[in-house]
Amino acid sequence: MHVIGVDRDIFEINREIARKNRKLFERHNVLAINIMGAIGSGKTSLIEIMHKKLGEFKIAAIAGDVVSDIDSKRLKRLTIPVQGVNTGKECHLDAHLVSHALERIPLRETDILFIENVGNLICPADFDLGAQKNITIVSVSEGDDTIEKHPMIFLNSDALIINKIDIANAVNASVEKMEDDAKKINSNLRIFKTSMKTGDGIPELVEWIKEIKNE
Ligand SMILES: Nc1nc2c(ncn2[C@@H]2O[C@H](COP(=O)(O)OP(=O)(O)OP(=O)(O)O)[C@@H](O)[C@H]2O)c(=O)[nH]1
Ligand SMILES: [Mg+2]
Repeated sequence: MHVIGVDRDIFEINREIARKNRKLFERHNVLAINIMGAIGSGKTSLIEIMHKKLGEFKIAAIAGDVVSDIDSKRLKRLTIPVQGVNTGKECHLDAHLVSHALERIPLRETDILFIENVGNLICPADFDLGAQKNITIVSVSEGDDTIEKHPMIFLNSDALIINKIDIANAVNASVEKMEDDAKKINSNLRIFKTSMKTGDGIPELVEWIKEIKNE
């Protein structure tokens, strides 16, 4: 069937461009982190906090969104290099879009590049961007069954952040259940339980990012 052929081509082309992006990151000694996650789970907040906590590193960001520039404007307030990318109708970034965004990021003056993907737990999983690490964020407010409902993205992730633990009781969510579900899907996942409001779990996350930067 033609449809299958076209799909395969799209993924193959994406993988090829992702390989080029990865080589570019390696050549400039940039650690690129693809941040995937549900809508409103805390992706932009994560970049804001990491910028504050990783002061010894030069940070840059790519902010992916369907149509708006709200997140890129928010991140520009950090006075770091930021490139917004609108995907139009697409629900994910792809390697080609990222490669164009990279033309506007000063990689020579960047240590860590955060790439905020479009908010959802489905489409971003299929598109390698060339980033060395993939992080997925969910928050307790999506419901504590959100991980078992969307298993695929966790197979393609190096780390999981379970965020907004400060409101877990208020939304009747079990953080332990979410952690157990994730471990069943991918036993290699690094799991961080955080609150970007109170700062819980943030030091562990900062340490992990420093470790992977030095790998
Ligand atoms: N209570 C609480 N609120 C949080 C936490 N982290 C983020 N928020 C709030 O949740 C809302 C969404 O956070 P963002 O960082 O914009 O989430 P996002 O994933 O970037 O959202 P989209 O880009 O729209 O998908 C904001 O109002 C944040 O202040 C947290 O740990 N606890
Ligand atoms: Mg955002």
